Amino acid sequence: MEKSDKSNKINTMKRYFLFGIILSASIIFTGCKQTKAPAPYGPVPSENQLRWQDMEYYAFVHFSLNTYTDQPWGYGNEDINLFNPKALDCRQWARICKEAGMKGIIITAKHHCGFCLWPSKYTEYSVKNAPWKDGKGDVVRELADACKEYGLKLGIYLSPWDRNSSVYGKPEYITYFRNQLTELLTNYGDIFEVWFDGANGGSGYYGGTNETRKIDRTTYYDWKNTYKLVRKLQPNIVIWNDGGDRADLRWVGTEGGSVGETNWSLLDSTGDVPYNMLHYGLEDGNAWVPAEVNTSIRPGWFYHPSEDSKVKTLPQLMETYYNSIGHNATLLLNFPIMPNGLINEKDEKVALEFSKAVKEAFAVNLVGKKNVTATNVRGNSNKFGADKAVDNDMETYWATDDSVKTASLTIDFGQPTTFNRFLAQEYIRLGQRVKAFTVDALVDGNWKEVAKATTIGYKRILRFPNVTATQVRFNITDSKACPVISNVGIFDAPQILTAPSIIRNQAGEIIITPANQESDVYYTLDGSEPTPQSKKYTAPVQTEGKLKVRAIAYDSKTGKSSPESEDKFDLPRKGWKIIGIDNQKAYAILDGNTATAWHQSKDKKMPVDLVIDLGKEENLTGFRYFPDQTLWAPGIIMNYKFYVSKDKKRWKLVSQGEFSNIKNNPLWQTKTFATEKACYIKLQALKNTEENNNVGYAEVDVITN
Ligand code: FUL
Repeated sequence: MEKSDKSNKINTMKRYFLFGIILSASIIFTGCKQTKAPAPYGPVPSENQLRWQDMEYYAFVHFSLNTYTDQPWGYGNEDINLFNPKALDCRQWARICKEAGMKGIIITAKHHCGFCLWPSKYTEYSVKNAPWKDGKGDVVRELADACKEYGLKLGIYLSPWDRNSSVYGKPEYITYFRNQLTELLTNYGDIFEVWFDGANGGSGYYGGTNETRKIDRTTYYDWKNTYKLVRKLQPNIVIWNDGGDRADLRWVGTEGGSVGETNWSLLDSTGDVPYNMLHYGLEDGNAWVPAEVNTSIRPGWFYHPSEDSKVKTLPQLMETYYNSIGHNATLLLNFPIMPNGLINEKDEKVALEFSKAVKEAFAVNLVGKKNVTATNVRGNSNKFGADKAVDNDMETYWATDDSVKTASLTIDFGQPTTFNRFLAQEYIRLGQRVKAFTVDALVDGNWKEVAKATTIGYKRILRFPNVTATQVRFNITDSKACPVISNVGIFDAPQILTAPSIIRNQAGEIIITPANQESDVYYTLDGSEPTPQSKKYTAPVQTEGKLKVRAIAYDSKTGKSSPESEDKFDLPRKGWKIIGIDNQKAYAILDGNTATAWHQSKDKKMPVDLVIDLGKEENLTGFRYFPDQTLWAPGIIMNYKFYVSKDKKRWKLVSQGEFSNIKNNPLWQTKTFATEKACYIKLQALKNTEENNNVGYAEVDVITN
């Protein structure tokens, strides 16, 4: 008995054991079947693009002979002896970029003027013939070393357009260009990105010929073979190009610091790329070409002393952050280097404030370890559960079944929680999928939509006014394929007040508008610093003569102030008349409001004149032109002549030339000349950026002494 009892026991154990093996095998088997990851959908990023996207934020530095001539574009004949930065310190650039949270620096090794910041073997127009370090210097080398020391990546901007080269426009130039590229991609270690600027052809010095050379930008550079060379020399690089053959990264159609609210990381691999396609990407594009937002910390790309008071403010940079990194793009922020070879301290200060503010805004993800549930989980598998979107691991994700393209993820805070930002990230290795989503908050027991948007991509951040809720619901309302979400975040970003805007209308009234409803505006007209003790703005203020207005926004509830707005106004324009144009709408040119524009009649052919009667004789020393600010506005004047007259009969030409880079960066254009007494001015448009007859203006003004 004892023996058979024992053997029975052994048999039963064996049976359990066998049963266990079969059970676990079947669990593993069915589990495997259910946990199959979604297949990639559409184009997907390369490893190089993924590494680049992860960098998120990096710097541009613009430095060349333009730095010494106060120009946005050089003509190619600028004196090489001007290049002598007395305090050049690339370690200062690298330190600032590092402290500002940037991951790399792209340098203008050669801008359109053709001057090379490295001692290229292939031209005399380089640092090797400049007085700086007796011609022994190499800015690219110094930056490469500084980047290494500070753990930053190095990128190269090499302008395809070269206004100095005698062979530009001829086939030999392509060999010259590739030789220079080879030097830069061979001698300075790893290069993470190469930047081929789109400005191409036009007038230039060209070895002394001083002519206009046109090229066909789609064929001239033979990009296919240039790209092959780049990839051979730097296998881990990403290529930026806004024209020609499709590169790895795309421009966003503006230098203003934003990409579309809808932003697909897709384009077609061939064909034309109009500005709007660059701005929004192409939903059904057949190639992965993600967006990089490039913008400058000042209005211009190169250093201009007059822009020392125009450095972007913290709220402006935050706006750029949300419209770039928060819109599924990276941010390439430019520092114009000063003639002494350093970054200006104002630029440094605001760049550091900016990184601090971003850190503060996203310091605490309120989702934490909260209870997260989803309406659908792929195969009901833990591997793809809702919690995978909040586990801080970018390699895990919440995914739904293949058939499910709309789904919700709900976060239960368990108690009323206040927030104003929502962040979502797709697992882009499997493609960009989400087409639309909304965010709801459970406020006092009722669901309320607080934000909605279209695409997500690598990272999407939504802003909305503070809301206090116990639960949040993230609803994917449209998707190309089952959603695959690697990260979700909810944040309570501190309030940052935006500086108010100031205009002086034609009647001479100062109008100050706050950007935040919760704030009041305080201002001064005597040049003193505005504080909450200054005059409170309540209605337009009538003014006369030249004037400096300074203003702040202030929220008495939080005690926070905005950065200051400052604007200088020259002559009041009360008595000014636009001559020969019988249309009151033309007075948008003089209304002080930079958001309103007027365009000349379509029948006019270049040259097109704008004549203004100043009402009385004035001492003029310059004029200013501000183009239509609508995105991709037509009618932007590029080449001009400016005349003055005392009697409207005899005109004197006092200024002529180009408004460089005005198409991509449509800023105030200021031109000065020796003092002239005049009652009338004439701005003559000779050519616009599209080479047609459209001529538009947001504002025209004069400078007097
Ligand atoms: C533009 C250029 O023409 C500007 O000068 C600047 O370099 C900017 C980054 O790209 O297209």
